[in-house]
Amino acid sequence: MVRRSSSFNTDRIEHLYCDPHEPEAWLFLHYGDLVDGTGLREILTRVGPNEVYNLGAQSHVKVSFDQPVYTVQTDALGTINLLEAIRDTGLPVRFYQASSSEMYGKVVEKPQSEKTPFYPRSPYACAKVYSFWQTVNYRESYGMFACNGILFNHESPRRGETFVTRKITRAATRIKEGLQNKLYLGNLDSMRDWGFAGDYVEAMWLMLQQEKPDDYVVATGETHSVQEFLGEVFEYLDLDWKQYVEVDPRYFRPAEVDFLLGNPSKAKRILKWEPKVTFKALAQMMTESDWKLARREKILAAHAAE
Ligand code: F7E
Repeated sequence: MVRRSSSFNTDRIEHLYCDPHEPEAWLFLHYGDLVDGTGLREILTRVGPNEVYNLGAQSHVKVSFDQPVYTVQTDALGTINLLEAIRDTGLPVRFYQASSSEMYGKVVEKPQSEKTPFYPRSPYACAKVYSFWQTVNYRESYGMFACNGILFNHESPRRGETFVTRKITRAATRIKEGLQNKLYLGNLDSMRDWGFAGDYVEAMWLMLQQEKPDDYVVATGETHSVQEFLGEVFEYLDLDWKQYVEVDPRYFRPAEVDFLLGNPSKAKRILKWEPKVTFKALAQMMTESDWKLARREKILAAHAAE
């Protein structure tokens, strides 16, 4: 299901998509919106899915402070709309809820596991805590096969450009190619447990293949600062980040999540899941991909100037 927009917003799944008229087409998109419960019911009835992955959200933590009501409408009420639609249709659907390490917020324990109490620090995180408990509630009340994946930060070359990892790889490679001079960032000291999105999607799928529904932390078990990520990327490009990075308080959050470190032992034990991409390899993969983009941008700019 994709959100309707007057311009195309499917570029991140372009490699999977082909025209539905083609005989080899296997991926079919339907317009829908988490705030429209009637529409959700209609799609579920038409498609009759075996598995539903709720990855829809206003997912930017800083933006959730500027748009708290919209964030709650999609990230909290959207989830209950979807759970209710599944319950109403009576379909034997397996449901995955994208829960988030942001729910641990001002952490009360290090590392964070499935047993660590939540302390959300943003409208986004509060909405995710609501959806976490509704997922547990529908499992316990109605016997629904409903799972929470508590995913720590997961990145890839397809990450949105306003999240810190991609913002850094995009800017650093543009700086390398002479297309940009400065990179403005917020808090460089916050620590995150960053993993590769491709590895984490595998864990999501594994959750829905088990005999029993449950909740799992998905993380690498390593934490690094924003500054360390900067170091990896700029060093790979043979640059010194200190010459290009400036702190702009505009990117500070009213309340920050300073430290996240996940304990993925339950996922490792039960799902037999292992993250494969290291922090260094992730930084290099994203840098390489954005470096290609920057080089292409440079060639286009040179042609435009001719
Ligand atoms: O920030 C700091 C910022 O926006 C990471 C979402 O996918 O993961 C993500 O949430 C850290 C924060 O991710 C900038 O203050 C410094 O401490 O990349 P982020 P996030 O907030 O951790 C979780 C698991 C989710 O569920 C969310 O949906 O980096 N930081 N300077 C900055 N962050 C941004 N965005 N931009 C900066 O300039």
